[in-house]
Amino acid sequence: MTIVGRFEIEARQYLDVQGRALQTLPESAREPELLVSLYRQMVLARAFDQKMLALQRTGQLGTFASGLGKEAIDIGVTSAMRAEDSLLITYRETVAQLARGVSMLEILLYWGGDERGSNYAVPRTDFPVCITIASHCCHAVGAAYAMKLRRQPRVAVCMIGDGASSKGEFYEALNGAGTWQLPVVFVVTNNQWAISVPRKVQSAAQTLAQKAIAAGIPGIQVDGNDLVAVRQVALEAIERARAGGGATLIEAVSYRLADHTTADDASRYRDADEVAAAWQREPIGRLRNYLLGIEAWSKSDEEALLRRCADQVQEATQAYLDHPAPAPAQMFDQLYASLPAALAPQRRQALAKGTADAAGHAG
Ligand SMILES: Cc1ncc(C[n+]2csc(CCOP(=O)(O)OP(=O)(O)O)c2C)c(N)n1
Repeated sequence: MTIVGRFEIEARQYLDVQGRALQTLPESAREPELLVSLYRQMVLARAFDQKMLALQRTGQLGTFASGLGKEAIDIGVTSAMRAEDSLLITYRETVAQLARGVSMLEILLYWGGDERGSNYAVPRTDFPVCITIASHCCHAVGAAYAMKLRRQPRVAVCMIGDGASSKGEFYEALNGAGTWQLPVVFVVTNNQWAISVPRKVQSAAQTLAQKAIAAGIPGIQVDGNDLVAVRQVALEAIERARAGGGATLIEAVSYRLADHTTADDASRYRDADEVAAAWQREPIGRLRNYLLGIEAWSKSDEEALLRRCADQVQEATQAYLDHPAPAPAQMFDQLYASLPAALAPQRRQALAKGTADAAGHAG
């Protein structure tokens, strides 16, 4: 028998569930000030996430997909990117958006049904939220192809869920990225659930990272609740892509602590013990314990941070509630540079029927 190939998948972790270092931390995590600033971002994002849920529950926001539990993935990945790179995301990456510079007001507008929220002032090179599962994997490959053709030292970073890694577009994108050696990094958040479908019935593969092998690109698994590990793995992949080394697939293993969206009730299909166990591994407490352990953080720092986060979130919420509602024509004008002829009558009808509601989003 001739063996024509052998493969291994590395799993990376630096902090254990109690926040203790399992091995020497990488260079990228040696500066306590940097870790503290990333920790602050994670806490702020969680406060914002909670407010979004509260606004939805009180009828002041549309459906919302919480990012509770994946803060280390979003912050770890975006902290490894440069401003000129492009981020392509799914609906679950609000934390990543915030970290890239999208404002809370823009995010609130988007989830309030106002497309002006997708026209980010910063970052101009990032793509709007993709709701269609996995289709933006192909957009990421297209963007990365353009970056390569233009000889720009830029990278496209595409974030998806474990369920999306079952879709055809995902495999097509991986195949293209490998074949054309493109500067693109795919980050699969394995949060164990695709709405009510568990990871184990989503794929027979032992890891999702190994899906990279068939595409001829490196695949690596990382503890998605370990900020240090996610950041280091993302840095390696992004810098390799920037240097012309091609694409990578990262599987970040985590757990979706919230319902799928505000339209879901996960208690109908998910075991309470499983959720309780996942809370023991969650990313924010883990990093806080590490920072407390090296005396880079204190209880009073924590209290002050929570107060500041609450104020900042409240200020953004008020700006959102006070924001004038969009004119009816906006839903047409936002989407098309030039309106398809078939939609022109609909636009006229909408204009004739509706008048701009000056009462704002709360009304
Ligand atoms: C092409 C397409 N098919 C179906 C859906 C409906 N849908 C919305 S979310 C979802 C599950 C996605 O799970 P996963 O990729 O694991 O991401 P998660 O929501 O867990 O972050 C599905 C099937 C969709 N949005 N797009």
